[in-house]
This record gives sequence, structure tokens and C-alpha cells, in this order.
Amino acid sequence: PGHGPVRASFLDLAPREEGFREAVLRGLSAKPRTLPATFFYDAEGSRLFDLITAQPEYYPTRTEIGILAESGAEMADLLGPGCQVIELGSGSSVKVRLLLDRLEDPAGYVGIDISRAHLRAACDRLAADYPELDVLALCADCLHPEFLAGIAVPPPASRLPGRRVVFFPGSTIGNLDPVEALAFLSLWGRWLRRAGPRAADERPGGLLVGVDLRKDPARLHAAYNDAAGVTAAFNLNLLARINRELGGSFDPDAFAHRAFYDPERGRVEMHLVSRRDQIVRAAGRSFAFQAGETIHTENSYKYTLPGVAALAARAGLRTERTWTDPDGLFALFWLVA
Ligand code: AVJ
Repeated sequence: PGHGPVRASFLDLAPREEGFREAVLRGLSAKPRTLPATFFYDAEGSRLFDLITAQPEYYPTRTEIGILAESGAEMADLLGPGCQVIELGSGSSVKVRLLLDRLEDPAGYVGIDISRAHLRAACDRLAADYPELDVLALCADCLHPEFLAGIAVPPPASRLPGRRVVFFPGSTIGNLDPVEALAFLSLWGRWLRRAGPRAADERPGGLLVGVDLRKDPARLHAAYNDAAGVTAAFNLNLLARINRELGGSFDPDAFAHRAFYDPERGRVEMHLVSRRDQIVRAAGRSFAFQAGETIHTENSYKYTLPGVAALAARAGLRTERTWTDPDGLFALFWLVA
């Protein structure tokens, strides 16, 4: 009562533009050419992704929200009072409200996202709506190898008491290949154990991870090829970002969005296909594309329930509970360190 506007505190660890420049030069010089999916999320990319989640074919977001609404109270009982929630890839921090509203006296919230402005606005809104909650916005690439190596693992988690819950929704873990996913879960498991219980009765921390499940390939195909073309715009925006930030000369009309499910690898791949032979400049270099050549822009791995439990076990995490929607499209796992 009486204090000024409540704002989230802010910590900026995100790789600066040179991170983007070097990733683009490295990725476009590789064969096959590739670009890291984290670079989708400039302001326009974040706006387009939010629009994707509203498309009828893109079931993951609304399905995960349904699970949180349906089972959030049970999750809150399991997690216990006074938790500190650390959300990876926090975006607009809408989903986490379903959890915060059900948790008993959550101690704090750290939102971690690569999209700086989007992150700060979302965390300021959260701080205003939850004045009792200590809110920190941390701009970082939670999938970046450095972050994975634990160099940039956030100090703030040691700031507050309470059981740590690393909330990693959206199946963003699917952007990692199986080796990276194992490293990621192992890192966070070690961090949770190292951060350790500070009070005698404090239970070990864990990860609440959202994972998209394997299903009818037609359903998966549609989710990445929505009729309205928003996913295509999201994919192509990466070229527009290179033009904006790295002086690129990409003609977005000269590349086509392509997304398909590879059942062998259990992943949806997104590519940008060169429609013709062309030479493009980016970051001071020239890149020659042949017609039909692609830039691989994203993988979205899909898992089975036992597949996640096996991956978690190899990462030293115990699968204490799993929640799925009635159609078995998506699942949330509570993995205890
Ligand atoms: C935010 C990475 C989970 O892989 O489904 C949506 C991103 N890409 N449509 C996903 C995405 C194309 C999304 N993740």
C-alpha cells in the first residue's frame, strides 16, 4: 500500500547482437545450412509465435493450458507451499499464472527469456498483479550452450527461500536434440541439488516440464503448416530479421516455408527452401543458394511417455508424476532432482 508502481527487477545476460551475427555466419556457411531456433524470437517473432498459439491447428499451447487448469491444484499440493518458480522461455508469462494462482504462498518468480522487451513487459505485468511475489526478469537464452554449461545459470534462485520449481512449459525442450536435452536436464538437476535444501524440512527441487507427445503425423504436420500461414510468416521472419539487423538482402518471396514430421527421428523439422538459384548477402558475406536448397531453422522433437521418463532417469531425475490431457496429445512431467 502506498509504494510506487510495482516493477520486476531485471538482469540482462542475453547474448548481444554479435551472438546473432556469428550464429548466422556460422549457420549459413554450414552444409546443410542451419540457423538456431532461438533467433526466431525478436519482437516480431514473439508476436507471430503468440499468434501461432491461437491457430486452430496448433494444439500444444491450449492443450497444456487445459492440463494446468485441470490439474494445477494437484500440482500445487505436490509442490507444496512457499515455492520459488523459475520459468524457462517465459514469453508472455500467461501459463505460469495458472500455477501461481494455485500454489500456496509462492516465494518468488524468475522469468527467463531471450526476447528482452517481451520479457520485461510480461514480468512487470506479473509484478503488478502479484504484489506479494518477488519477480525477477532475466534476459538470457536458456537453451544456449553457455547457459547449459552452467556458466550463466541464474544466481537469483539462491536469493529466495523455498523449494525450487523450474517450470519449462510449451515443449520448448523439443527444440533440443536428445543429446542436448539430456545435457539440459542433467545441468538443471545438478543445479537443483547443488542449490540444495536450505531448511531441514525443505524437499528437493524439481522441473515441471511440458512435452508434446508423438501422435498421428497428419496432426503434427497441420500444427506446423496452419492454413492462415502464420507459421510460414514466423519462419520467414528470421530472414527479415537478418535483413533488419545484419544488413541482409534476403527476398522473403524467394524462400518457401517447409515443415514436415520425420517419424524416424520423432521430430518436426522446419526449413526455408530457396525457390531459385540466388546469391544473398548477410553480415557482410555472400551466400549462393541453389534452387531447392534449404536452411534448416528448427526441430521440434516429440516424445512418448516412457521416452521422457527414460531421458529424465539418465539425467538423474525421478519422474514423480505425469499429467496428460484426455486425448493424450501433450504431457506435463514433475521430475524431482
Ligand atoms: C515454442 C519451440 C515449443 O516447437 O512447437 C511453433 C515453436 N515452431 N510453431 C514448437 C514453434 C513452429 C514451438 N516451441
